[in-house]
Formats: sequence, C-alpha cells, structure tokens
Amino acid sequence: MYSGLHSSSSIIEKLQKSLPETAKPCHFQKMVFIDDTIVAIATPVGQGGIGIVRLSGPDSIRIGQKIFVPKNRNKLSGARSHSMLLGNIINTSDGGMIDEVLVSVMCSPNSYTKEDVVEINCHGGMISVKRILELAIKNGARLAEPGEFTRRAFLNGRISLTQAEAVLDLIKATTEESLKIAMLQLKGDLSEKLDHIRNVLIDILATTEAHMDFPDDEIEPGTSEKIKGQLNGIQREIDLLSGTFREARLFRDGLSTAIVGRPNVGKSSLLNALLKKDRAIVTEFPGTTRDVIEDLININGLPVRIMDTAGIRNSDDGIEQEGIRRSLDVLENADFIIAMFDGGEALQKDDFDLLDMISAKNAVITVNKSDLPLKIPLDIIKESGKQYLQMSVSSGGGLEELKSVIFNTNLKNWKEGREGTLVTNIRHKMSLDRSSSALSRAVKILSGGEPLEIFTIELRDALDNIGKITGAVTREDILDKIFSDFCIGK
Ligand SMILES: Nc1nc2c(ncn2[C@@H]2O[C@H](COP(=O)(O)OP(=O)(O)O)[C@@H](O)[C@H]2O)c(=O)[nH]1
Ligand SMILES: [Mg+2]
Repeated sequence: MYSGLHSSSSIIEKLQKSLPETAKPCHFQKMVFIDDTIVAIATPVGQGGIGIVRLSGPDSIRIGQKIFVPKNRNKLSGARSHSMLLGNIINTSDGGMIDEVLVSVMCSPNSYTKEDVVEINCHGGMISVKRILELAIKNGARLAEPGEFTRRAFLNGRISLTQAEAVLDLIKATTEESLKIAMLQLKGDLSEKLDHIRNVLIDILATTEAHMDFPDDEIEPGTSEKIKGQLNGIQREIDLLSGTFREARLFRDGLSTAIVGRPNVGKSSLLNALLKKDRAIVTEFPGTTRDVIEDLININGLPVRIMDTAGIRNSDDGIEQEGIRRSLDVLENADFIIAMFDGGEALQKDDFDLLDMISAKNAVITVNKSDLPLKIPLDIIKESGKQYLQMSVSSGGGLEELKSVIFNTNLKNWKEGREGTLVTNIRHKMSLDRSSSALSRAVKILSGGEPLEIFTIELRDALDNIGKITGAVTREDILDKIFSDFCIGK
C-alpha cells in the first residue's frame, strides 16, 4: 500500500520535472509563507479601458474559482501558471453576472509576491472593479494595505528591501533619467554591492571571533594590519556610495526651485515660459500672485519642481502678507533659488533685502527685462558673489542659459553615461554613514590594541547598518514606514 503511495508521488515529481516552471498547475508547487489572501484594485481609480483586481495568497485560486466562471468550462484551479482564461464574474449570492473578464493565474513561486496570484482584468471604470473587489472580500480575501503586495515579495525573499523601494521610485519617476536610476536599483545593483560589503564584514567578524575563542592567542600584528586594510577598503566603498546621494537623490525627489523677487519683476512670466503654458496669471499690477504655484519641468532628465511665489515686499494687505509669508517659507526650504530683479528699474529696498536673504543660499540671480534699458548697477549684483545672468523672459532671451545654470550648478559632479551604483534614498544614506562611522571606530580600536570584544561591537554595528538597508536585518516599524508610502494594490 505504501509503495503505491510512493509511486504516485514520484509520478507527480516526474511530471513536475518534465514541465517548464510556468507550465505547472498551482497545486504542484504550493509554497505558502503567509496564511491570508489579500486583494486590491491594482489600476488607478477612474475611467479607463481596463481595470485590474489582484489577489495574492494561498486562497487566491480558491476565491477566484468561486467568483469566476470560465467560458470553456475549464477550472481555474487546473489552469496552467501564467495563462489567461476568458469568462464571467458571477455574484455568488444571486448568480447575476457582474462583468466579462480575462483572468490570469500566476502560481507560487513564480509570481510578483511568490504566492499564488490571480489577476482579474475587467472593464475599466469605478463600478466593475469595486464590485469584483467587494465580491473577493465577501469570499474570504482581505483588503490589502498600501504596498502589501511588494511587502510580501520582500518577506518571501523575492526582492531585497532596496529593490522594494525601487518599485516605489519606479512608480513615482517623473523623467526617463529617474526611471533609469530606479530600474538599476530594482535590478539589484545596490543590493548586490551591499551584499558584497556585508560578506567581507562577516568574514572579518568570523576571523576575529575565532581569535576570541582562544584568549591566549593574541591576534598577530600581520592579521591585524590585514584586517585594518580590508576595513579601510570597505569604508572607502561605503563612503563612495554615500557620496553619490547628494546629486543622485535629485533625480528621485526632484530639485525644488523657487523663483523669488519683489512684485512685478517677471516671476510668473518666467514660470510660464519654463512650463511653456499659461500656468500663473501675469499682469502689470504688482501683487497679482498670492499663493505658491508649483509645477514640474524636465531639464536634461532632472525633474525640477519649479515654484512661483508672491512678490516679497512690505505690504499692509492681509492676503498679500500671507502670500509673502509663504514665499519666505519656500525661500527657506527650497533646494535652489532663482532670485529675480527687474533690470528696467533702479534697485529698491526690497531688492537689497532679497540680496541679503539669499546671501547664504544655493541661488542664481537673474536680471530680467533686458529688452529695456538697464537701470541696475551690475557691480552691486556682482558683489553678491552669486552667479548671475541677464534675460528677457518676454522675448525668450536667456531661458536656455538659465536651464543650463540650474542643471550645472546643482549637478557639478554629474557625468553623462556615468557608471556605478547610486544612492538616492535618505534612509540608505543615513545607514551607510552610520556604518562608516562604526568602521572608523573599529579601526581605531584595533590600532589602539583594545580588547577584541569592543572591536566586534563596532563591527557588528557596521554590519547591522548595511543589513538594515537591504532588509537582511529588519524591524517591523521600518517596514511599516517604507510600505505606507506605496499605493494600495502595489
Ligand atoms: N519688458 C518686459 N516686461 C516683462 C518681462 N517679463 C515680464 N514682463 C512684464 O512684467 C509684468 C509683471 O510680470 P509678472 O510675471 O506678473 O511678474 P511677477 O509679479 O514677478 O510675477 C508683466 O506686465 C509682464 O508682461 C520682460 O522680459 N521684459
Ligand atoms: Mg507673479
């Protein structure tokens, strides 16, 4: 009897081996990590050609089978992985048809989450997707949390934490260049580099701990020098990675750039010219712009969040004062400032105040209205030590030059076609810096001949901080924070 059982399982095994991974029905390779099944609408809410409701978890196929009736009478549970079935979604309580759909099945472990995934492609629009979502929930699925699909992909070991974060960057990318950088991270560029760093540190830790097991055995000077050399090398690699952050993160988050100046110098005109559309109201009356207006432009792949502000001057008007307060706020917090002056008028007190305000800022000065006779003494502008350029927004003169200045001033070390791994995420940068400091301390301890125990504490600290980046070392609260930035359905 037992041998019979044995032979049937080996038949399955044989069958399993003979099929390509994606051609196996799901029950051949159950690999369940988490016991509940989640569901969400994966496409944006609104009208569209199609909408997708996505299920992931051990019961996806069972739930799918309950609500979906295929046209060709095949069962969903017998469907080949990565195949699609045409059929209807049927209301389980009254048997009514909800929508005609295409259902795809992706079996564990060959899916986004590594779990069984069912995706229901229905007609776009609010009603159909919502009804299918509700039906799936009624039949045993739970509404997914933001980013929960990607979180499962991470927890099930399909991707590292940096790769999961890259998925979010990919969704949010606004230029081709930002997309390219996110793709590199998704490919695992950064995780690979960090895994290498981790492995070297683990080796050193193992060597040291082996020495500690034999307290009489002093660590020989030769070994100690070798370890120091290795640690210095690793620290250099970490610092190089961390050093890419300042510029690389601009491609991820965008460069926030504020146009500031007293009223009527041409700030709103400049915003419109950069955007090539009439975004802000332009009039000859000072004080027209009351609020901060923000929009996105692309300068050589750099997303620039450009902000037009209310003119900064002394004003008794309550609404204008609030606008000015917001302008000052933006001036304080922006990555880059375009300080604008009207070249057709003599400098006024508000202009001198502005020169003061930007003195310690990352800023460029533009002297606008160069089509009019110049009334500003350029010497005073030069004295500020800031880069300046003359332009005429209304005739388009100087616009391209301004764009190059924005790019080149903020990306001094950026080279086109550059190679190497980039760090774009502040979380990664902070952990890298902590790791680097721990390594500095470790080397110092080793040089000072202090006990190896103290040395290993620092080494572990360095190691942990690298592990936190890729997710090799994780904490729930960090995961919660990372995935809460995602949308539901990803
Ligand atoms: N002559 C001249 N006028 C300009 C130029 N740029 C803007 N203006 C005019 O200056 C006035 C104020 O422009 P606006 O963009 O509303 O200035 P803001 O108050 O700084 O936002 C409008 O009448 C514009 O047409 C320019 O380059 N040359
Ligand atoms: Mg304005």
